[in-house]
Amino acid sequence: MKAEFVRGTSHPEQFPADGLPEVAFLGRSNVGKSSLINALVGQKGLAFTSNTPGRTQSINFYRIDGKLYFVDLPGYGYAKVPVASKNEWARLIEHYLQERSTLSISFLILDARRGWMEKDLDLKMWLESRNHPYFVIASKIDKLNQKEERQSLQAIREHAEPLPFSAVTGRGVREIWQAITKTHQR
Ligand SMILES: Nc1nc2c(ncn2[C@@H]2O[C@H](COP(=O)(O)OP(=O)(O)OP(=O)(O)O)[C@@H](O)[C@H]2O)c(=O)[nH]1
Ligand SMILES: [Mg+2]
Repeated sequence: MKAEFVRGTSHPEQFPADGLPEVAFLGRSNVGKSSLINALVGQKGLAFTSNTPGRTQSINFYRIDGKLYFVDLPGYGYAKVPVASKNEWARLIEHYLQERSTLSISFLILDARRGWMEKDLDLKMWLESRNHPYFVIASKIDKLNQKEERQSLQAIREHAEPLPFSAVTGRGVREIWQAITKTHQR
């Protein structure tokens, strides 16, 4: 598989214009959006990951096999970010989701240890209200023991069926690819 970074930008006029379908990765700061992209393409350093929440501030486009884009969106909900730039992010994400006609599917990523947070539920409702198809991912599942995992997945199921995922063990990569492939019939 060939995965290449194409562009990082917060200006809609600079989004790719070749019309390929896009898979969006959404979630709170630090849940592991960039790590998930790296795990899916099997390239550790492709999407920039960090211990510092709020690292991905622009919308980053990765072209996959010349067939589709993985779109790494800025995380939301990080308390230390100033209010002004929080609004800017929200506006940027909302603009992308609302206006992007090539958006084909979204992954809403939750930290399995925390489950649904208020902003995640807001986003879920927003996606549903606009008939955007999406999958929910329970990330960092490696950090839970069996009992915690069962409880976590059960709690997440209250609102949607999650795909368990770990960037450390690779668990869930196959299922997530299946979801993407099914959507695009590559
Ligand atoms: N144990 C474990 N750690 C993970 C996993 N996924 C990500 N991490 C770690 O969590 C931290 C944040 O990961 P990122 O992929 O940068 O998260 P992000 O959602 O892209 O963060 P922002 O771009 O800041 O919104 C990093 O230290 C990763 O190594 C996982 O599945 N398991
Ligand atoms: Mg990131």
